[in-house]
Amino acid sequence: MHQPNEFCAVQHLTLMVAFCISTIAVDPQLAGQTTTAHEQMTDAERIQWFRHDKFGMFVHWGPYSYLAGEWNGQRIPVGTEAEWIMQRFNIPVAKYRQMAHNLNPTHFSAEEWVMLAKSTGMKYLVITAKHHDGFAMYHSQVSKYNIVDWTTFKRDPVQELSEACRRNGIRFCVYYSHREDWDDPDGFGNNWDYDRSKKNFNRYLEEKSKPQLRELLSNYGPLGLIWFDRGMDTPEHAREFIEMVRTLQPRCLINGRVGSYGEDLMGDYQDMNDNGMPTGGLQEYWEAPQTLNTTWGYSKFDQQWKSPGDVIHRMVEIVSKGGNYLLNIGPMADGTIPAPSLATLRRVGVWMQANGESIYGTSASPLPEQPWGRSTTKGDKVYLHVFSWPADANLPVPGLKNEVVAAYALTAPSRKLGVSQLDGTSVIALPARPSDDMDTVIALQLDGPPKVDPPTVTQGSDTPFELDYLSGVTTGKAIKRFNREGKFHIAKWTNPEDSVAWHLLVSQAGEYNMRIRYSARQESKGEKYVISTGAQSITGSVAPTGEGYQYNTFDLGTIKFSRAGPYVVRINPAADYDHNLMYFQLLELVPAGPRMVE
Ligand code: FHN
Repeated sequence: MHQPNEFCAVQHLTLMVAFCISTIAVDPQLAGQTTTAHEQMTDAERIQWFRHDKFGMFVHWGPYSYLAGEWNGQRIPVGTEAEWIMQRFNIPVAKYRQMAHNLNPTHFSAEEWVMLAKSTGMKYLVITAKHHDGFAMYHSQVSKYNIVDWTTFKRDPVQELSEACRRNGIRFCVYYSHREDWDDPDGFGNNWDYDRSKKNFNRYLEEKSKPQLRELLSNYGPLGLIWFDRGMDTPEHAREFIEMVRTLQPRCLINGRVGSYGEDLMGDYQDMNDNGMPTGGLQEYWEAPQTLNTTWGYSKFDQQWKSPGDVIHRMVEIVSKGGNYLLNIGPMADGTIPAPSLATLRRVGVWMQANGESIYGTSASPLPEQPWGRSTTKGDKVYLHVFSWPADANLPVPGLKNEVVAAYALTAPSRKLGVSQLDGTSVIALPARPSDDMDTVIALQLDGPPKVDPPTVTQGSDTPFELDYLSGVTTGKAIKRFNREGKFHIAKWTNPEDSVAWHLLVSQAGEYNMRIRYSARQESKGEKYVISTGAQSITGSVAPTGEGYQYNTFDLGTIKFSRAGPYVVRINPAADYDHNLMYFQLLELVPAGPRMVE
């Protein structure tokens, strides 16, 4: 007969098991279930894990790691990418291939790499299955130029990593260079061994790139995402890659670099330019791929390591702006992870262990950057990331309209902090010293989701108003995004309900000349948009600026602010269009003529 407490224990265990099973059941990717072509999947469902997880490990590893930034006494300069060594020194394919035989990563342990990612707080891992040098770091049947058939190592690191990820609850993802291939005579990029004019790029796509992608999608279980790089030559080709991923693994995400440079962005989310950081305000899913030193692939010369504080501050900045942080490690050829990377990641992991709540599942904060740091938000909570502890231990939080129900340091939730109001600013009474000198997180429990005033654009004397994507408030489908060169604009507006508005505080009454800067395609030629403030409006006509993203500035006439004070200026399409009207960057209002005396 069971004793009551034994019964409880068994019941508890049963519940726990049931809980785990049901948790796994809702996440087939982590549970290792492969998907089928028939699975219906909305974009919102597919991106859900990515929105939550925020932090991933990028791994650049291949034959270039063996060269470690040096070829025949020539060095890759620190500050540039060591994995580009074949291209930088125009190493002949035959010689590079010969060198690749030497790859023998006897110190490689998939379990250790994955455990490092996990203990750092990273939730997904992206490994270079094939980089631009064309060498497959997995057992490919398409080409013998792969780590199993080409080296004495004879093991498949992609297989081992996929299994270690699944054992440890990390989402497994692969990088695949789909366009660039310096080994294949018809691939993109090698014009030192191969005559560009004789290339048959379609042959490369059909006989290497697509078959290898098919292998990766078929043989390594469910993939969290495929990380394509450097774009594709045409949108049609990019769509073929997207189609294959959607058919073979409908749950797998596709990054934006699958598509052509200079064209509309494709895929499920967008990648910032390498090591790029947006000024903020983006309204689509994005990720910032960044390095720990200045190269992606290992270089023995590059010792410009970011400190743990740099990494934490970058992560918080990215997450506070709504993005994901994909942080790269470049292991050595033998599989060892450089000691400075290990030390930094371990320290970041300690911080994440204590403060992960302020990162996972959070969204872009409506509060702007503060002199003391940044913030993230989730539900009715705001997390204040205090990078610089105020000398008087009073933390001002201007602009927040909510009542603060409770304030506490995330590492000491039971010790509530005092909150007072001063001229519309909430002031948190902090402990005398921070608990973490890099970032102490203060949680604010609010009376509802955070509310802040829209940003007000103010005016210096005689200076123009610069109304950009950052200070504008969008409605409808109009969204703030960036193009492949990291330039920001507002796009996707197709009808009058899609608008952007700015709140201005005019100090100088009078007439203003208006200038607008945008990029537009041929299809939008002559289409109309309206700029309005109060009862005044001006209708503009779109002039195409050429293919790709070329931003031009156009004069628009004048508007008048008859007295100083607050105004709202708005732009919207004048009618319904079946495509994006323009890629808007800036509206300038320049004082025209002498100051008006009221
Ligand atoms: O050329 C590559 C580079 O080697 C590296 O892989 C980075 C990572 O984002 N992507 C490309 C450049 O954008």
